[in-house]
Amino acid sequence: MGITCKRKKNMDSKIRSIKAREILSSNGLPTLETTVLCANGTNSSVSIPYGESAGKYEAVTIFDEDKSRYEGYGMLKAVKIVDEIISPQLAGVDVTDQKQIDQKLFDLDPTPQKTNLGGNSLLSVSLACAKTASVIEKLPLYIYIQKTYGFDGGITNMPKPNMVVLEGGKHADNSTDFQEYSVSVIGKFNCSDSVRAGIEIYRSLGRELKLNGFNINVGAEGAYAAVSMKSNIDPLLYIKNAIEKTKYIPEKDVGISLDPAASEFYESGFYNLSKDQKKFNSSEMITYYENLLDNYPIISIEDGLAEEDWDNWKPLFTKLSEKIMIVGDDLTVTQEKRLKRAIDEKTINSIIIKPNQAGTLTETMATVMLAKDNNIKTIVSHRGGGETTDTFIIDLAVAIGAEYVKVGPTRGERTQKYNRLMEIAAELNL
Ligand code: 2PG
Ligand code: MG
Repeated sequence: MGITCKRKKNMDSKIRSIKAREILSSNGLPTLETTVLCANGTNSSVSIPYGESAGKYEAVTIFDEDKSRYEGYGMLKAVKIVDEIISPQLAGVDVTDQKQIDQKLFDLDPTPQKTNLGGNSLLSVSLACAKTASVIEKLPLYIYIQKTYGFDGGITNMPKPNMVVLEGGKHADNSTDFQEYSVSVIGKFNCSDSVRAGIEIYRSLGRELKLNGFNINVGAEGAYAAVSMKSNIDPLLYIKNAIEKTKYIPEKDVGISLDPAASEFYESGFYNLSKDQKKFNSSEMITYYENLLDNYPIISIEDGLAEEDWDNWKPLFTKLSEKIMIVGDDLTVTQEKRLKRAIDEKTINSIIIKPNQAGTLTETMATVMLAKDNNIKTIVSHRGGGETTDTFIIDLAVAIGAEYVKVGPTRGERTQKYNRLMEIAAELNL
């Protein structure tokens, strides 16, 4: 009887087909939604995002490049890759065997940046399989991920919000050189109160900006667009004031996190801060950050230096890592090899995790596990460009015990993620 049941279950969980389609993402241009259908009729879909200021070394997003549709940003090529190349290869595979699925995806395109089949096609299949398998196994997705990758310590802490409140760089026109200014919760709040803290400070910042004559329209990530700021430092002042006008205490309850995304203003060996009318070499850039730390409650700097500027990450780390989180994003692009180099060269103590930089769930988890083994803090992040209402990254963040989730405060594709975070917290009573 037992044997019959097992065989039946295995038959049921075999992949029958995988189908992708073009859907609209948060920037109005297409992205991919992929559905996995199993023999027993169980099916589940995921949609995946892509970045606006994508790192040079991350898995690529394959667009159609056919200018007659969506300015070249169509996804029909990627749809075809999923339907005609990947689906036949995975048909018949047990959807609950995530490692085998990802190995097959890896073998289909072993290039470091998934240039043959595209990170978008591969990741959409990888995540859709995981989600479908969690349905088959009747487990919440975060538990399924833990089980699949051998995390057995339970869940005692929820990731805290690193809520982007002001955005510039490529995420808002005529804005700061720095890409993101966030409020990070550090105090001991339960999950919904920590989300509320972020939102209350975001709203306070809105009033502060209005008071100072700025408009409070939002940018790509649902944070206020840092338009008409006179410098890259002014936002810090407004955020500090905004925090002080709430009940939250800087450096006790909350801190400020920066993502300058410095690769975006790194030109021929110099950091060109056009808003500050300054051009810095790497050590001057580090001194600039040191001065900011003296004046503002900064707890984290992500991509403070460019992805190419490896040699100078070490002095950045040596000078600041005792005080704050030094975070790699474009530097490490969620790839095990680049994280290994970052660890060997002592350049970071924290890493941004974005599955679409890696290309499959298993490769993402390899990076996560390397980070955990080396006490590197993890921050699971949304994307700035084409985001979707999908909440897979939140289940991932909970499963791996990430310190933070980095997500904007408004726009449905962002709030959906906080809502999922609070939903899980309610299930877990955290
Ligand atoms: C970043 C991200 C997300 P993008 O640099 O951290 O906020 O931006 O997705 O545009 O690369
Ligand atoms: Mg970044």
